[in-house]
Amino acid sequence: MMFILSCAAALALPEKGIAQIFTDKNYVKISPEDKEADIIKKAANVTPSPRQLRWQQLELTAFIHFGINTFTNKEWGDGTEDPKIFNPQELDARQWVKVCKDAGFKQIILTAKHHDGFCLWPSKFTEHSVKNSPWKEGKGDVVREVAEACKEFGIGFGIYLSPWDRNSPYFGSMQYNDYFINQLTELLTQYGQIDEVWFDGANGEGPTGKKQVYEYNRWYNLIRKLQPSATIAVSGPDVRWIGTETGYGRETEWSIVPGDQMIPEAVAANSQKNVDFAPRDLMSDDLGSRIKIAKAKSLVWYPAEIDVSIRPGWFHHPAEDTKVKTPEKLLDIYYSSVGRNGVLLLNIPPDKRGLISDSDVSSLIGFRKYLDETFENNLLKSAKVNGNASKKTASLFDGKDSSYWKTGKKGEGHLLLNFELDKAQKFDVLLLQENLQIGQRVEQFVLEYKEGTSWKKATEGTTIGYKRLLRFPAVTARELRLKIISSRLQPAIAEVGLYLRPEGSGVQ
Ligand code: FUL
Repeated sequence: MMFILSCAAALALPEKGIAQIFTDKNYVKISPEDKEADIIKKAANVTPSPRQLRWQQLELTAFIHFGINTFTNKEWGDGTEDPKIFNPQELDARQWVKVCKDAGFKQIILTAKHHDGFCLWPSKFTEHSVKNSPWKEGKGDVVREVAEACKEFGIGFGIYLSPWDRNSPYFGSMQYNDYFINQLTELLTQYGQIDEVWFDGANGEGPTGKKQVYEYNRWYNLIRKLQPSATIAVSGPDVRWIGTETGYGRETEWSIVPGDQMIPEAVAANSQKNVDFAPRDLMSDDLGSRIKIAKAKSLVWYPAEIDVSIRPGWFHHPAEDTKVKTPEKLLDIYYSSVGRNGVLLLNIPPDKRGLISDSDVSSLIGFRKYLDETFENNLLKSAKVNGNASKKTASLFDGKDSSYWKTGKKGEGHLLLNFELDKAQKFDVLLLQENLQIGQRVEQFVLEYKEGTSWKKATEGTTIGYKRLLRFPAVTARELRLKIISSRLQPAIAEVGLYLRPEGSGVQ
């Protein structure tokens, strides 16, 4: 059971199982007879499921690590905590949601249960929960308060449920699998719509010293049944962990990867390690190049999520109030996560009072200000555009990732777009987006500008995907050209933008 995903291709899983986990568009088999061109064609046509597309469009999601660790000042509780220490007297879930929404976050994922097993909702299946705390005389439910606040403010809501449970006496036995399913069922049925379910990779020993063999497929099937639009992240089939907790994604980031890289065990072995890209498949620099997919038995749409905390720890520690990431650092992370075809999952942990502290709030406000100032004016909007295609180019600047522009000739992978601005302008950021409903196709591009009579390189890159942002030393020019040098079939470019970063927002 536990290898159901990793071996989906290799072991010829019954088609029914695959159909529940994947759609016919985000999964394709490679047959031994397929030639290189067939594989490229298949890769170019793998597209996200509707739930994956919605998730990608969020760009910014917030993580809320809050629980018994907030009161013990620890990162990992061992499950022996007394629930009586949990008492966030000023808890205000609306403040959490408002702070996140004002900073541009479109969804919140709450740690309903971390490794200590302490539940932020009054689960029927354990005593280790808010129901035995003095907070609201044991009548409180943090999950409900956050779910309702998200609904009120119109943002998505997701749950983190740690499979590793250091409190449950069942951990390490068959009974634990039922216990876990029971808790998951409570969360999926009592709080309205759940948009993301986040399963952590960490898997250690429980109180009995035993490890658990997880029934991943049972979890996935339950989620698909009860909350069909929820993405299942990290140790799940819809969203991939980027491989580090630093906030920085890969320069080349493919959302189409071989199916055999979806190995929950690889995530477990590597989480908690602040490594660059450890030499494992899920962590390597190259997950989806032509060389990688040439050897695949199947291909899946499996996009990257980049999780990082605004502070050194995941939970709030008063000693870290002075170590909150600056707006400039958050911005650098944004360019290196959202700007590299990923979704940023930024952790913002409330303190013991049950509030997000001022230091975090002011960093987030500064971060948002930089983003708004940078991206308010696309300098290309009023440019004259021509390229090697007949179609109108207005869709390149309409702010929609669902419209696109592509070359006219079938099979033509190359694309050249010339831009002529009304006057010379200064810029230092390039934005590119592909229409994911057509596919992620671009493999190499360059932006050039005209200086005198010669063309010079402003910046270049490999993959685009949902969004690519590149910063470079400021250039002043009137004529520019974007060349797509290599792609898998015809690329469908959704957006092109040129911007100038505000003073003080940091250099690359
Ligand atoms: C890790 C956990 O062990 C950390 O405590 C945190 O929850 C992080 C997001 O994932 O694997």
